[in-house]
Order: sequence, then C-alpha cells, then structure tokens
Amino acid sequence: MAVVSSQTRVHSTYADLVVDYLAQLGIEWVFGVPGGAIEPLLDALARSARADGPQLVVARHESGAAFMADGYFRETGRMGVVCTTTGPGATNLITGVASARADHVPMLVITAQTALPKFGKRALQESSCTAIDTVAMLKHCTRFSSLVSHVQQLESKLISAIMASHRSPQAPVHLSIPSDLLAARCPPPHRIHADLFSHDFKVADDRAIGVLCRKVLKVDTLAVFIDGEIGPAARKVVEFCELVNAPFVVGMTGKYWVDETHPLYRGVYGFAGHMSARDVFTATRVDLILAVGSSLTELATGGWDKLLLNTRLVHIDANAEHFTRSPMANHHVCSDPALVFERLVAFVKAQLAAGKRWRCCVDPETPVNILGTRASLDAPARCRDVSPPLKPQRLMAALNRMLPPDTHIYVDAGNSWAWMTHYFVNRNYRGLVHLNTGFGSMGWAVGAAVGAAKANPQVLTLCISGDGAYLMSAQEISVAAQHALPVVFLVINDAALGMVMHGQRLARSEPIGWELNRVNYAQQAQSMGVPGVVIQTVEQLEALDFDDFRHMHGPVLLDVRVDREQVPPIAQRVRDLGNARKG
Ligand SMILES: Cc1ncc(C[n+]2csc(CCOP(=O)(O)OP(=O)(O)O)c2C)c(N)n1
Repeated sequence: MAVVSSQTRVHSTYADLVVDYLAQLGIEWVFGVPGGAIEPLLDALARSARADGPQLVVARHESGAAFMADGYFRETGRMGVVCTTTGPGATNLITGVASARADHVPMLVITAQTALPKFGKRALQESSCTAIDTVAMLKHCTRFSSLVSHVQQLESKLISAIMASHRSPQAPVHLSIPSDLLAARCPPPHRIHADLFSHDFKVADDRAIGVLCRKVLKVDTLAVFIDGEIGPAARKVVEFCELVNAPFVVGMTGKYWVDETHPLYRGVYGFAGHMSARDVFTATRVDLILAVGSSLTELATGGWDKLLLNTRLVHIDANAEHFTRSPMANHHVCSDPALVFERLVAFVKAQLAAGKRWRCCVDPETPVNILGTRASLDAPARCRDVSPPLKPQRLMAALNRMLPPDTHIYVDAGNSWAWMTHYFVNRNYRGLVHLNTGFGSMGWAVGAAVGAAKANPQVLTLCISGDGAYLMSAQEISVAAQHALPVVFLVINDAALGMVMHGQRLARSEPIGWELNRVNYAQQAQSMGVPGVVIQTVEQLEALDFDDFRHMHGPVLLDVRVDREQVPPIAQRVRDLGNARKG
C-alpha cells in the first residue's frame, strides 16, 4: 500500500487541507461554479494550480459541473469532484448528483455552507437546517451527506466521505462546509494511506463457485447475459461461452465490452434490443442461463422480463444488493466476475479434456446482418437508405464505418439511446461508450463529454444528443471551447422530443408536448466560438473526416437534421410503461 506524504505542501486553511487530500488521490480537475461562500476553497484551488495540484474547471451550470465530474470519473477511474456555493449553487447540482448515484459513480460533492455565526438569521442563500436545508436535500441522492460543524471534524468527515464513496456500489457523497471553517487556519495534516480510499477489494466465494461448476457440468445447453458492469472481464466470459458453445446476449451497456461480430453473439436484450436476443430464451430450450455484470435494472432486463428472470438463472455479481432483483434464480454467486470466470474456464477445460461436450442452443449458421452481426435488426434496409431526409439508422451505419474505433462516446437520454443500442456496432470492446442508464437525465452527455475530454484531451470524444437533451446543457460547449477540448457534439436534430412523440404514437395516447421549434444549432455553436456544420444529406455526412476532428484544437458541433418519422426500436419499452400503469 502506497504511503503518500502531504507534508511538503504548506497549509494555511482548512480549504487547503481538502485540496491536499484531492492531490493525494491523484485528482487533477475539480468542476464547479464560483460564489461568495465557496471562495475560500477557490482560493485554495488557485494556490494549488500554482503548485501543479488540482485545478478548477468552471462549468456554466452546477448540474453541468456534476455531469463533468461524472465524465471525469468514467475517463480516469478516479473519483469526480464538484464544488459549488451555498443555496442555489447546491440546489442546481441535484440532478447531476442524483444521476451519479443512480449510475454508481463515486463523486465528492462539496457545497459551501453559510458561515456558522449567520445560521438562522436569514443570511443570503442560507442553507442551514433552519433554512433551505441543502444537507437534507442531498442526503437523498448521496450515500453520505453531512454538515461539518467544527474544524476538528473536517478531516475525519472528509476521510469518511471519500471511503463511503468508493464502497461498492460506488456513490456520490456530500460535505457541506461553512465558509468560515473553510477559511480557518489549519495545522499541517497527517500522512495518509491514499490507496485505502479507493482499494478495490476482490472476493471469491469458493463454495458458491463450486456449486456453479457442478451445475454447469450437469447441463447440456447454456446461454449467457452480459451487462455493462462486467468491464474487461467480458473477455473471460466470452472465452467461457466459446468453450461451452453458449450464445451470449448483452444489456444496452454490456454491448460495449464484447465483440458484436462474434459468431455466438445474438444481440441486445432489453431496451431497444433485438428479437434474436429474446429468441435465445424463447425459441430454444436453454438449460442454464448465467447473468453477469448486471444489477438487473428495468432497461437491461426489458422490465424484469420472466424470459430472463426465471428458475434457470444463475446470477453472478460482486454486489449482493443486486440479488434483490433475482430472488427467483436457482443460484447466486457473490464474487468478482473475473475470478468466477477464471475458475469456470479452468474447470470447463478440464471437463472437455475428460470428454464432456455442450450443445449450442442457437443455429450456428445464422447469417450476418447488414452491420456484420448476428442480431436481428428492425428495418435493416434503412441502414442503406440514402433518400432524404437523413435516416437515423443510416446515420448509425455511417458512424459505424467512419468513427475511429477508439472514439470515446457519451450518449444522451432519448432516441439516441435507442438508435445506438440497436444499430451501433462497437469496435473496441473497452467500454468506451457511456450512457447514464440509471437516471437517464437529458443533457447529461454534454457535460460528461466535457469532463471526460478535460481528463483526456489526447483522444476524440463524441457526444450524441437529441436536440431536446442538447438544449438542456448547450451552454456547456463554451467550456469545451474555453479549454480547447477535442469534442464533437453531434446533435440529432428532429425538431422534436422524438422519444416522447414516438412513445405517444406507439401507446396510442394523445399527441402532446413533443414538438420543438427548428433551431440552427450550428449557428448557436458559432456564437459561442465553436465551429458548427449543418448536415442534411448522406453525402454531407460521409464527407466528414472524424480523424481530422481528432487533431483539432477545440470542439465542433454537427447539427444533423434527421427524418423524425423513423420509428425507433422502443416498442417494448412503451409496452412496459403501459403494463406498469395498468398495474
Ligand atoms: C431531465 C429530463 N427531463 C425529461 C426526461 C423525459 N424524456 C426522456 S427522452 C425525452 C425526449 C428527448 O428528446 P430529444 O433530446 O430531442 O431526443 P430524441 O428522442 O428526439 O432523439 C424526454 C422528454 C428526461 N429523461 N430527463
């Protein structure tokens, strides 16, 4: 365990102490918006910047700052840090923090609190427990939310918060620090064991893995469901699938960790998924289903569909809380999936050597589709359609070909989720495509892409948003311009809240509230110093060179006008919503 000394830095205030902890955790950027009460922390960040320590990135809105901190974590694996002033600074933050909570993103949220002597006196922006109580508000979307009411609490509460944030499943934590405490003079801090905060404890339950091996041995056919929390262990899972002839399907985030052109791949299960993925569990008889890397959310499981969640299921996950969604399973393995599949692979190899064989429960001769996978597509012909207006399916097919495989992609809530999930084919298997499927807040991708690009400006970052989602965070592209970040903001412009429009049509409800006015987002971007281009045809789209964008010093915005009449693959989601309402 590395022991890091913090004694080299000169500490003057408790705000410097907080920044020193961030430095020891390797955090380079803190996202936030200034304000009177948070000034002592900004002073410390200014001193830190001069000493090559953590620095401030100013967002245009506090929710944007939290989305940036979220993107920073996704890019670096290090906790996101966001700081705001008291009152409206803290309330503006809430959606971004809630989003981090729902998506298991570790984040340290520091809000300034009214100075202690002013509590209860109706100070400007007062946020104490007798006013607009920001500690209470943030309690409901963080794992730990606490007021520091004395300087001597600060260090221990900071340590408690950081450790709570890293505990599985990771989560945001909040400290509300009165401005007078931040500015108070502070003695030098102790040495800290920085690794302790973020140590990833890996556990393997030998007994449960042994039971799993015996179950695998007993059956003739297997199928595997892989979701987004699997990470790089997906490779071992696919190796297992190859050995036992098991088809695998994925959740809408799991797909970014596997090779979708693999012969055993049968598509996405759940939201915007492929019928071929459902067929694995319906048309054929599978003896045993393994679900791995999944908290079995509503979207991943198509509304907790019994096709997947039944007595043939074995749920493998490092986090026992996730088993609350799989009580019907015949077995649970609470262990790190990488360790489980290492052992399964070794076990299966030994059994193969002894003559055991498993049968494949899908047709191995299934032909590949137009995108090169064995997933069944809705409206495959649209992927080739060059007729105007531009079809979203055609846009996805073009992105499949045109994007450098190592593009880091952030996708906003709306039909962008559906188009990407159904038609985009991942080429890198490194989880470089991010969606906030836990909370689904429109506008998240814009901020997250900026935070990610700030963390890693060496790569090309692509943000895909519908026009409605983009309008919720459009101001944040000026941060990308200010910091010269290579981000392509691709706005899928259908002059509509398209998911709402199609959802209402598919559900046969009243058509209401979906129409947006036609906005020229390219011009809007230009007004913020960002080059903007309107794309209306396939020719204009295919003339783009994303490699060029990779080398530019700053963002660009593509205002892509699409055919809003194209029906996104969301029919099952609409059915789920309708069923839930009927109860
Ligand atoms: C902050 C927030 N408000 C409302 C919603 C509900 N919602 C989900 S998708 C959607 C429409 C998205 O429209 P747009 O961004 O234009 O994308 P499109 O579906 O047209 O591609 C709405 C209103 C949400 N997810 N988040």
